[in-house]
Amino acid sequence: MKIADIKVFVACPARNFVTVKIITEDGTIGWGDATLNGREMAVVAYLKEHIVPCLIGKDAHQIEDIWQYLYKGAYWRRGPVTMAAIGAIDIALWDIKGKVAGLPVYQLLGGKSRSKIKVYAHANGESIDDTLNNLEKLIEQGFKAVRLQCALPNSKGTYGTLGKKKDYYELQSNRPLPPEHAWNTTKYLNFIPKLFKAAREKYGMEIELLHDVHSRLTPIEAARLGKELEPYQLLFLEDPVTAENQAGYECIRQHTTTPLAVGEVFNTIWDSMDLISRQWIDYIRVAATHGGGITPLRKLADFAALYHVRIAPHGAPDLSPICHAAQAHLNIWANNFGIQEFVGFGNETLNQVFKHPLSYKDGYVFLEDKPGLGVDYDEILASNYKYKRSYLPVTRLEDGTLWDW
Ligand code: KDG
Ligand code: MG
Repeated sequence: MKIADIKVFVACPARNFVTVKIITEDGTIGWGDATLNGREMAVVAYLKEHIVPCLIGKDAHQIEDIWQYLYKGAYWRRGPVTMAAIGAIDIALWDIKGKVAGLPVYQLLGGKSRSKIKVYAHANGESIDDTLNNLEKLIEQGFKAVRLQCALPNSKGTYGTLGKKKDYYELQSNRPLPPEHAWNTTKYLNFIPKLFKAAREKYGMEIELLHDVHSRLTPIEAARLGKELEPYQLLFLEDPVTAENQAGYECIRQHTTTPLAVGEVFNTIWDSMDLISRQWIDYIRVAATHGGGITPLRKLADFAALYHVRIAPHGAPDLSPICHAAQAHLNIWANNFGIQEFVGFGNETLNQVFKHPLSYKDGYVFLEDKPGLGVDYDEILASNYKYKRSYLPVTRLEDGTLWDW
């Protein structure tokens, strides 16, 4: 079944997304997500200039061979642009294979390990009270696990909020240049345990709580934070330090029993090889899009299972519903699934452009049984929402030093 055409769409229904459509000779369509937040057009160019011409006429069923051809065959391996492009192609090919087989993708992976997907939501706030009010609303919606992020007192625009506008930084597509945020590690380390203490005092120990450090600490600082958070029993502490130097996690691990999660910026299994095989982490968060698709994520899940590491795929709103659907199939299948980050598909425009098989109820996401991924993309409607260049914020210390995101 030959690939007849591949189209690449970039549109901004609520925020920027890059979407790939593969069409086979018999008219079967597969959809893939190639969105790389803040660097979208680099992936578009990589796909159009360097991938699409090589795939026309290839057999769409040869998913493994096509993946190896794009990964090994390029000579230049890894990297977020390359892997998001390969990821979109791979996701779309699994969609096609499922449609041809008349089966949901999770059936092709090995069938269901569970009937529903446990998710965590985000409670972001300007202050502890504000964050806890948002936590309460999520508990009322049935969430069993919530990530708490709170702006530091007297420090503008850190952690999930953009000051008084209550603008949620992970959702926006209207920052034509990167805004700059201030960071102060001392204030942060003194403040975050107070947030979790207040949450536990008010809501008890049953609700699972999480926190994302966004890699802003050194290993020994993260070790201290992990220790101080132990009484509040987090489900996991995410990205305590950057992971280029994986041994940073060994240092944290030696000091704390707070579970650790990492991986949303990883692109290959190699990025987490030491972290997993040395059991320095508990959850691996690689996304289907950024990790090169369903093919490598299946291998990563099996590798992680050998070391008691569970998958908890990245689920920020800058991954499209196509990536979320691909991850739902992996999550339903993998025995070592942990939890899925989920901030909803509340935006009406987004839901009109992307039809998806996911629904939320009482702390879980449900995946409708449909052949392939179960997604559809309205390319005509999407063409009304033009791409807008937009960046994530950058972070600087109060003296101006550029800091980790
Ligand atoms: O594009 C960057 C976002 O995806 C990131 O800020 C989200 O850290 C994130 C998370 O855990 O969802
Ligand atoms: Mg994160």
